[in-house]
Amino acid sequence: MAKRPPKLPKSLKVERRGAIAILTLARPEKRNALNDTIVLGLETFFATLPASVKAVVLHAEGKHFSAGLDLSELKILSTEEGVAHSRGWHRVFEQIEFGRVPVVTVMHGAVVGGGLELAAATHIRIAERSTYYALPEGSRGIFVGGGGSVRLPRLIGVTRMMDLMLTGRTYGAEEGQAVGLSHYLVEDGTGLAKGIELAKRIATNSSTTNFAIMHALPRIAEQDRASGYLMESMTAAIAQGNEEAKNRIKAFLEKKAAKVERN
Ligand code: 1HE
Repeated sequence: MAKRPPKLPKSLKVERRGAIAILTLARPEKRNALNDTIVLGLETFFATLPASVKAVVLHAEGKHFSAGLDLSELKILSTEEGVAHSRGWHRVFEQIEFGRVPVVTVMHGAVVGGGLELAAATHIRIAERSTYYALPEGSRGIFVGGGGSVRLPRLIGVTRMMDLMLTGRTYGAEEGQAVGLSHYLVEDGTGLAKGIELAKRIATNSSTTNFAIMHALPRIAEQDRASGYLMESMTAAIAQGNEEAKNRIKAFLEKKAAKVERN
């Protein structure tokens, strides 16, 4: 029996296009500020992705990708609740980063605080030229809580993150591209098309290889060399041992598969 699609909040929209799903933050009136409803909705979405979805594109409605944490929810939290709140974000963002399918994020306008933490938990980031990044937690008297202090230093280094947080400076799209916040820099209005193109391409890879890229690669990168080499060998052997790899390599040798061309 076909599973009923999960119930998502109005602030999240989903569209299917073949093997990819497009997930839209749809709370533009609050600049896609991330409240509990959206964060839990993200959890539901990623936990219930149909097996036929091989990649996801995440983007946002309105002038800005996301204004970060919904600050109107913060004022009612005790210390204990604050810890639980942050741990909840960790749970959901971990599920995205170490989930089943790669996620391509298309950013524009403000990518701020928790919005940047969300984007950092995804696998490929595209920035439209209007994108700017900030971590204004210092000026709000709070701290990153969505895994930003774990993920962002790995992307841009501790000292850049310190600068963003201490001085309240912003990075524009070009600076973000130069320091590694985005993988692709595109003109305004073209990000979604680029995201769909990339997600469709990702969806054609072997699921086993995509899984290894998402789950083994970042863990190997954090291991000592000897453990890394061992895990790489094991992962390579598992990937190449499966029927799909054999068929794909056979197709290439029989000149039935695409060559690697410059794009
Ligand atoms: C919000 C939020 C929000 C907007 N929480 N309601 N994030 C920040 O410190 C960023 C705060 N937001 C801004 O600096 C600006 O809103 C923007 C630069 C993103 C956009 O400016 P603008 O002129 O387009 O919109 P606006 O008029 O400021 O906001 C429109 C509405 O959204 C307004 O509500 P309204 O009822 O008066 O119409 C704003 O109050 C509301 N709004 N941003 C709640 N963030 C897990 S820890 C993560 C820690 C963080 O993320 S800290 C960063 C918090």
